[in-house]
Parts: sequence; structure tokens; C-alpha cells
Amino acid sequence: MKKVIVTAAITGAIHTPTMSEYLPITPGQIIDEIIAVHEAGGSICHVHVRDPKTGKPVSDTGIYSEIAKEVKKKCDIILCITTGGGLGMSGKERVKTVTDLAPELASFNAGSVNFALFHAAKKYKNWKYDWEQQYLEMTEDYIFSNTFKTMREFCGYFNEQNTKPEFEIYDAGMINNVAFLIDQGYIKKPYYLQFVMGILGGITASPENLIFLVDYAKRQIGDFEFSVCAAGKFQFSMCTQSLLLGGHVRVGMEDNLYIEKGVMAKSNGEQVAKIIRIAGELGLEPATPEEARKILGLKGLNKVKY
Ligand code: KMH
Ligand code: ZN
Repeated sequence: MKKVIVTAAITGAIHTPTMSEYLPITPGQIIDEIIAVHEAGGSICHVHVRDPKTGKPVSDTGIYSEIAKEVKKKCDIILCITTGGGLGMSGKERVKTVTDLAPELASFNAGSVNFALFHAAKKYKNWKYDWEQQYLEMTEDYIFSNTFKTMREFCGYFNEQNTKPEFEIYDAGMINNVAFLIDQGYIKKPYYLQFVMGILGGITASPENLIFLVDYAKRQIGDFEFSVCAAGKFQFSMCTQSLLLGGHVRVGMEDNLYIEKGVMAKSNGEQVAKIIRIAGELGLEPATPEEARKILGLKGLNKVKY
């Protein structure tokens, strides 16, 4: 039976504290959520960190290290640390998670995009913190920059630490970018793609588009493992389609704050339990972290710097 890798993206850098009282903010909250995801059957947690006082995404590798060390004491879940960071951070700042922590797996954004969240700001009037409104509104004019130079340099840092890149693909052209990096000899097999659907500025979340992305990636790249995540209300339907297409899934509050229409998710574990139930109905079992390590060819928890 094919095993499915279930990732939970715990808090991200897109949603802000006003949007959900359940969004994990402090290191303690993030650690508890990761442990609960492990207990619910998740294989990987994708991690960003925030300022514990204001909830603003930060690039403090001390906080990443604190969380990673504590999680490692308690369970063997794989941590996929972000190199996407938060909006407005430089490439240098973002990649420090790889050079400082040498995680088994880290996100690798496969191209530049006008990463737009400004439309989400219109839904809120009373903000919990000063920074939130401006953080979202500035994205009308914001390029999340991942140029070929940045990507070449990131490949160097990832290879030095033997950290596996999880390629975040926001649009079809980014598949070309990954194919180029592979062609240059920068990337080791197995290749791992995360299709991120439904971000304004990138490809919309629809069944036709996912079939196209997977098919196009097969033509450009050949063999690869893939996972799917989708913004907001498309999360569970696109993840279910990924299961049908032989892919893996990513849920979590980075992408979606709800558990069903009109009902806020109270935890990441709740979303993990839901997608594992759906997978079970399709005859699919979640991969343990050890099984996920084998599928993705990860170096192992004894080779990280935390
Ligand atoms: N920070 C966002 C612009 C990642 O984690 O690598 C993109 C992001 C992706 O969160
Ligand atoms: Zn992320």
C-alpha cells in the first residue's frame, strides 16, 4: 500500500493574529502544535516563527533552534524549516535557517512572484497589532524575490548542509526553473515538489490546473515526489485530488484557518486528523516520519545541527 506523507504547516507568515485566536505564535505554542501533529499521524511539520509578543513573522534562528531542539527531545517528526521566511525579508536572512540548523528538509521557493495578500486586509477593521494591516496591504506592490542568482546560491547552501529542498511551486513556469536547476547538476534525487495553489499572483486552485501541473512536471522533470497545498477553502479538496493522483498532502494553519465551512480550526492536529480520515477512506495510510525519510531520501535526524 502506498504511504502518504502528511505535512502540517503550523503557522506560516501569511495569516496574522487578528485572523484567528488559534494561530500558534509563541515557541511553546508552536512546539505543542508540532507534538500534537505527530500524535495525529503527521510525518512532517513545516515551520516558521513569530515574535512571541506581537505575532509578527521573524527570522531569529535562535527561536527556530529552541523549537527544533525541544521537538527533537520529544519525537522523531521531520521538520521542514522555511527559507521563505516572512514578507520583506532578504534572501540572506531567509537562508540562515539552513546554514545555522542544517535541517533534514527545508522549503525552497522556485521563483519570484507578486505574493499578494492585500485583498485579505479588507475583511478586517479592528486589528490586534499595529503591524498587521500594513504587512498585508504592502503586498499589492511586493515581489517575493527568488531570482536565478538567489536560487543558485541557495542550492549551494542546501548542498553544503545536505538539506533536501522542498520546491515551492506557485505557478507553472517555476517547474521550468526547477528543471533548469536539475540540469545544472545542483539538485540530488529524489526531487520533491510542493504545488502551492490559490495564492493571488500564482496559479489558481482547480482540478484542471493540478492535473496540468503534475503532467507538465512529468514532461520537464521526469520522476519526482509531489505534495499539494492550497490557500483557504480549497485546502481539503485539492489535497484530496493530490491523494487521487498519487501525491502527498500539506494541511495546516499557514494555508487555511478553517476545519470546515464557517468553522475555525482549533489546531493543526485537527486538520491532520481530517486529511488522514479522507486518505483512509481512499485506502491510503499516512507515512511514519521514518517512512517519509526513506521516500524523500533525507539524511536523518542525527545529521542536523540542533
Ligand atoms: N513567506 C511567504 C512569502 C515558504 O515557507 O518557503 C512564502 C512562504 C514559503 O512562506
Ligand atoms: Zn511556509
